[in-house]
Amino acid sequence: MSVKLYGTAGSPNVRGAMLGLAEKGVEYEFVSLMPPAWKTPEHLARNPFGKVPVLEHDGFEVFETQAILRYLDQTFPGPALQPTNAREGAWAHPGAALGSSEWSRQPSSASRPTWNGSTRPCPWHVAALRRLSL
Ligand SMILES: N[C@@H](CCC(=O)N[C@@H](CS)C(=O)NCC(=O)O)C(=O)O
Repeated sequence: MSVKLYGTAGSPNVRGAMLGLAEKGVEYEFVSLMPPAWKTPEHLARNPFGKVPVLEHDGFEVFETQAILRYLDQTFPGPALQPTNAREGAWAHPGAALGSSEWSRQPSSASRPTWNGSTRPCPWHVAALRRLSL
């Protein structure tokens, strides 16, 4: 079995895919792509948006972080990455999107979600985390 993750170190989306791979215990090769490599014909053939991450599994390529995580969940054994309960699942997606957008804005404080460039927690994020019981 061959698994490759095309990505850029420090990218929150790439980290999301890495977390999924780690949770599932999948061994993979990390292929580092730094700009301008995102927009080369070779990478645009993998992802027409010219972005990372892209996952390659035995020649099958998938892009978009949420699609990668869903693919990992459905393909590999190990802990479930997404809730099977519809209501919990419905809240997992906004939670993930929120975490990604807030953390990308403040990469230096990745462990502490922030809002509008300040160190105050985003009120929406806090409410979402409370609702998710996290
Ligand atoms: N919706 C995409 C977003 C991916 C994304 O924006 N990746 C950034 C790195 S964090 C990227 O490749 N940027 C290159 C560009 O926008 O040209 C996903 O969830 O995977």
